[in-house]
Amino acid sequence: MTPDTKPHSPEKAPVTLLGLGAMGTALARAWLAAGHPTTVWNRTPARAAALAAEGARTAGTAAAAVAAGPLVVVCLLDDVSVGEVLAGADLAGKDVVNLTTSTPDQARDRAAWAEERGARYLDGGIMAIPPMIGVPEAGGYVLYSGPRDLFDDHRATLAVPAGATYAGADPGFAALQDVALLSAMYGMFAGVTHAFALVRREDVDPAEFAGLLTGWLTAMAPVAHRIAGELTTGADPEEEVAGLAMQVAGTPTFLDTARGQGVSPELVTPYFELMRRCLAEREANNPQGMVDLLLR
Ligand code: FVH
Repeated sequence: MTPDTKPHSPEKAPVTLLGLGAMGTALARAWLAAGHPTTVWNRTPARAAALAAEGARTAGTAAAAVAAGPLVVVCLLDDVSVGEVLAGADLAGKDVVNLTTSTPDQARDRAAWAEERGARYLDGGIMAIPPMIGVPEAGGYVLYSGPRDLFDDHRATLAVPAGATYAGADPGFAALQDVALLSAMYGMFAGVTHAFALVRREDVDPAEFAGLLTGWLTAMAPVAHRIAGELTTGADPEEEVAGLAMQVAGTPTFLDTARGQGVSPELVTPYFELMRRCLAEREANNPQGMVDLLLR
């Protein structure tokens, strides 16, 4: 293992980080900058060189990195790579925080797997991209789920790269909410892509249109609270039917405009179809919300 060349504050907890991709590197840099003794390991060792120059200790094997300290943070490509990398390490007595994107079931299985090996386990979902790491004003955060006391024990260290938000004792909850939030993001990306396609062939300045888009999407974002209210307290069926009927009646305008602009409607038709189905159910006296209609 390379020596630690950077002075660290004695009160800063040591961190071991496995995985130095774009995100792992950003995480390591944030802990180093905050004065945490940081041990890193990556399958491709060259990716550790820049961090070593910044004061990180580099370990020759994942097992050696795990042995270096009590807190082991994992940020690898997927759950399969997590299993491969941790397979040869002694996890007894370690606190493992896995920030690799996983399914909820993978997170639950990985928690049980780690606990069988004597570790405490937190799963995490990173709601940030690498440039947001270590930049508090960027608004990034990480969702954590697993034992509350484990989260509290490491909260100060975990809050260094991005805000630390506890999502519940079920180890699958961080992954579930991570995937839910990212799914909403992809819905937004789909809408933005369709919107740009509609104006693409016209004399519309993309930068100016981007300003219109961000303003509009920001203004509409509170719809999430309205839907939450409906899911919690139930909606006013009369009002909802009127609103939905108006929107369904308007869909030909959207589809005709797409056709006129030579744009495939493939990104918007699934949502229009769900609205149509929801209205049909309500008119058949079987009222269900759009969210519940998606549940099989
Ligand atoms: N980057 C982002 O914007 C997103 C933000 C939200 C959270 N994700 C998740 O973070 C995990 C890591 O993402 P990343 O951006 O660091 O990913 P890469 O740059 O592709 O680095 C992948 C690292 O995983 C190592 N690796 C892959 N397979 C194996 C394996 N079989 N054994 C050991 N290591 C493996 C890879 O090593 P190498 O290719 O350099 O040798 C990198 O260290 C991810 O779950 C995102 O969903 C990031």
